[in-house]
Amino acid sequence: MVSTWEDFYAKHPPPQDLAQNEQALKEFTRKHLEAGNKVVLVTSGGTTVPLEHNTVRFVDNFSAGTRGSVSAEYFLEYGYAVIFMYRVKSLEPFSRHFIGQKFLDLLQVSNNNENSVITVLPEYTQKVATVLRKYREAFNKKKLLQLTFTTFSEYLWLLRSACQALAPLENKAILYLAAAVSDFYIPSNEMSIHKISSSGPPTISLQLVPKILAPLVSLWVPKAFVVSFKLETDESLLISKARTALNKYHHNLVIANMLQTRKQQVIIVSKETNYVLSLTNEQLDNGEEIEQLIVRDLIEKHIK
Ligand code: 9Z3
Repeated sequence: MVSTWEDFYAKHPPPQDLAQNEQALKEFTRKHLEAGNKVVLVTSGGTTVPLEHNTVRFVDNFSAGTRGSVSAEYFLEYGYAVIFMYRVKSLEPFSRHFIGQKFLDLLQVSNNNENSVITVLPEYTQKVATVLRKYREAFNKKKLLQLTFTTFSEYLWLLRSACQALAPLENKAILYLAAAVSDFYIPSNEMSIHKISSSGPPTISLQLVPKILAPLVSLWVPKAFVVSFKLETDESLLISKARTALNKYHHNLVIANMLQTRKQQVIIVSKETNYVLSLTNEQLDNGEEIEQLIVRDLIEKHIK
């Protein structure tokens, strides 16, 4: 059974930090509306589906948040203000360059009298300085607002609030929906309160999620430029599924990608046409990013 989107919001309580996030959204969009700036909402990372109210276990997906975090940086570079709505602990713009071991490998430690001095290795200084400058500029100029979600329900509540804040921007609002959103969930009233017992094999029944693109396009931000993503693992379905989504929701573009090749190739699907954007192996090895091609293509060819 598929619940309707109205049903979903009626039956699932809003996250605790929603009012605070709505305030931040309101201030951000008002400032950029007054300044005449375009604002893009980038969603990024995967949603979880909890199996219990007191959540010990949940269903998750593979998304690392690369597509969203890299694209957000390029939108900023092209002068857009960015609302970056991302899964807690997934990749974020700018800090993504310095995560895990990569971060420690940039540093060296020496001694100055009694004190340890930590510096960036000379061969990395330029790169760190470039990223750091862009990061500071984005925040100092208040061009970047970051908001988080974890569960599918938190994502849906935050998405609707973000749309409500973006609506006054009309066609100066762009939605770039790169988050990997669960197709199935357990409704709140069917979820176990406590940790599912391991005394026997559990029976877990998932439902189809309400298709949120429908109200988003027709009611919440009808004048915005909306880009959704379609992920498949079977190439023979990719274009037809992307086209079905466009015909059903009447938004502007679908960016279709395969799980296995998503960092190297995407297909831009519009009502009229579809074409491939791709990087050669050499470009990929040199650190070029397909998101730069995607964002440039959108800005040059599609967003008016
Ligand atoms: C995508 O297809 C993204 O490009 C990826 C990016 C999730 C593949 P990573 O974060 O991966 O860089 O590791 N996102 C959209 C997937 C999705 O859930 N689409 C839904 C659908 O196809 C709704 S818009 O129905």
